Amino acid sequence: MINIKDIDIKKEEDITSNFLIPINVRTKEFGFIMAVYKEALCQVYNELAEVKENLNKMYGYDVIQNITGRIKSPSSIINKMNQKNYELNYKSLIENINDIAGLRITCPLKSDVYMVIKAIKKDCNMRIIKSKDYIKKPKSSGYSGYHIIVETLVNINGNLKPIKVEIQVRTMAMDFWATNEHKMKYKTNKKLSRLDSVKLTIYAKIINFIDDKIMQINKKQQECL
Ligand code: 0O2
Repeated sequence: MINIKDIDIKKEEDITSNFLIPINVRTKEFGFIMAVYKEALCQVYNELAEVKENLNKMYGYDVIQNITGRIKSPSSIINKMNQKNYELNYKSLIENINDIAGLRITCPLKSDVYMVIKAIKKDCNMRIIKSKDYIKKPKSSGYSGYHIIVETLVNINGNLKPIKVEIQVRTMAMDFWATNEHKMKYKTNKKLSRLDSVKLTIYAKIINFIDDKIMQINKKQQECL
């Protein structure tokens, strides 16, 4: 249970809906909010670890290759809020920023991604509040992946509060592209030439093609068994 006692938040204030003071990342309040999200991250991680185990038992291989998680850095939170013109208070942070706590799942095949999404929707103790399929419809950059925002109940001072966590599910090939593109283009101030930027988008399409081809070979082999 997360304890609010030593934090300067009035008792009657509701952390998930009525917390209008300006964000200051050096304060106890910010630290408290991050602790709540860290707890939410751990809870969802445990749920996903169970999904991984169940899928392995069911299909006899690692449908989920890897699960990683992170809490968004304070500077990244503030940048995102500024970019999207959100008010810089805690209410706005909690309402608008869905990926303060984020988990990433990588899978060998595209079909595995959809098996994982189905298992999360069916078996987990979490409410799904949003899904975005950037595999069926990649972003203009070439970015592919399936995103879901879930809510998990965190015990804050004896009250269960719904806290949002983002889960990104990708193939290992998509992850290879996104990790490199994130470093070289998406999240850097260093300028990339127009040509290199176009090349990255083309390479995303090639990776998508290879993902499909590997999946087809795998499917053919399974059908022969
Ligand atoms: P970071 O540093 O990865 O955390 P929402 O408000 O939830 O509806 P949101 O978060 O604005 O929507 O947008 P979206 O597009 O659903 O998801 C954004 C996240 O997807 C990004 O988080 C990235 O992790 C990833 N992403 C989206 N587009 C790209 C892209 O072109 N390249 C790469 N490499 N990743 C991408 P953040 O917070 O922007 O960044």
